[in-house]
Amino acid sequence: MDTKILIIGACGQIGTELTAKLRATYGVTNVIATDIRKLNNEVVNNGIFEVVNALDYNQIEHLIEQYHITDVYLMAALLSATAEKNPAFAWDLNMNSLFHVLNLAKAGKIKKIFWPSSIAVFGPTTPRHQTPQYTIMEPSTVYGISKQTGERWCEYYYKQYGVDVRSIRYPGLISWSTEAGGGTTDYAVDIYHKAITDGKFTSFLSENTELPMMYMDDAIKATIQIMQAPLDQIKIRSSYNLAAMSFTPKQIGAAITKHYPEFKLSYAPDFRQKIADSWPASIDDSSARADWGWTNDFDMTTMTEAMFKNLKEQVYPH
Ligand code: VAH
Repeated sequence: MDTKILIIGACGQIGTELTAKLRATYGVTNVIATDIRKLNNEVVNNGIFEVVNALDYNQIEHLIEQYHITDVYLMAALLSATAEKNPAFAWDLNMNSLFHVLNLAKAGKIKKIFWPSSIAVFGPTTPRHQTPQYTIMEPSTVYGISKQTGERWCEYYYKQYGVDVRSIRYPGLISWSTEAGGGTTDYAVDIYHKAITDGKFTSFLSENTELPMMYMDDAIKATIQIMQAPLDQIKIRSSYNLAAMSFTPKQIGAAITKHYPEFKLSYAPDFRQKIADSWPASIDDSSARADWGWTNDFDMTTMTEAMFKNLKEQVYPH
C-alpha cells in the first residue's frame, strides 16, 4: 500500500519544512497538510491543505478515511514559553491531540505515527552534560511535563496495543523559513534575522546559557529517517535523544560576527532563563546513531552559513 501522509500542525516551525520535504519525498498528492489556520502560504498553496483542529477527533478520523491515510505526523503543540502562560490549554492540546492519534492507530485506522518529544523532558535534577538516553527526568515546565507524559503513553500504546509510534527528543531547532514562536531556544532563530535587519540583538538568555541545538534540515532528515527505519531498528518506544551541537548566546554571537563584524549582542534575561536553566547543556544521542544510523550534517559554522544564505536569498533579498 502507498504511503499516504497526514501532517497535523503543518504550518508550524517544524511542520513547514517537514511538509515540503515529505511532498518532495512521497509526492504532492500523497501528503495532506493540515493546520488550525492557513498560516503559511507555501504549505497551503503547494499541495493539498485542510483546516483541522488537532483536538477534533472526528475531523481527523474523517480525513484519515477520506484520503486513506497510513502515516500521521502530529506536529501541533504549545512550546515551552507559551505553555507556561497557558498551562491548561497547553496540557489539553499537547496531550489530547496525541490520544486522538494513538487511539486511531489502536483502532487500526492508521499504520504509523511520528510524535515529537523534546529535551524539555529533562529537568534541573538531570545530569546536564552529555545527558544520557535513560536518566533522571523531573521536568519543571508544563511543556516538559506534557512531553514526558506523552512519551510514557507512546511506549504504553506500543507495548499494550502494538501501535507503531516513533518519537525524537528534539533539541532547540533553528530554521530560516518560519518566524520563531513560543520556544525558549528561539532566541537562536531571531538573532540571525536581527543581525541582517538591525545589526544588533538583545538575547533573552544570559551569555553563557549552553543549550543543545540543531539546524532544521538535520531535524527533518532525522524525522523522515526514523519513520522509514525498519521496525526492528526502533528499539526505544518512549523517545530517542537526538543531538548535533550545543552553544551559548555568546558563541552564536561570535559565529554571526564572522559574517557581520559590526554586529552588537546584548543580554536581558527574562522568565525564559529559568526554563533554559532547567534543561541539559548537551545530549548523548548514541542510541539513535546506533539503532537507526542517525548522523548530523550541520555544525554551528555550516548552520550559520546556511542561515544567512537562505535569509538573504529568500527572506531579505533586497
Ligand atoms: C522550545 N524549541 O524552546 C522548543 C524546544 C528544546 C526546546 O522543545 O520550547
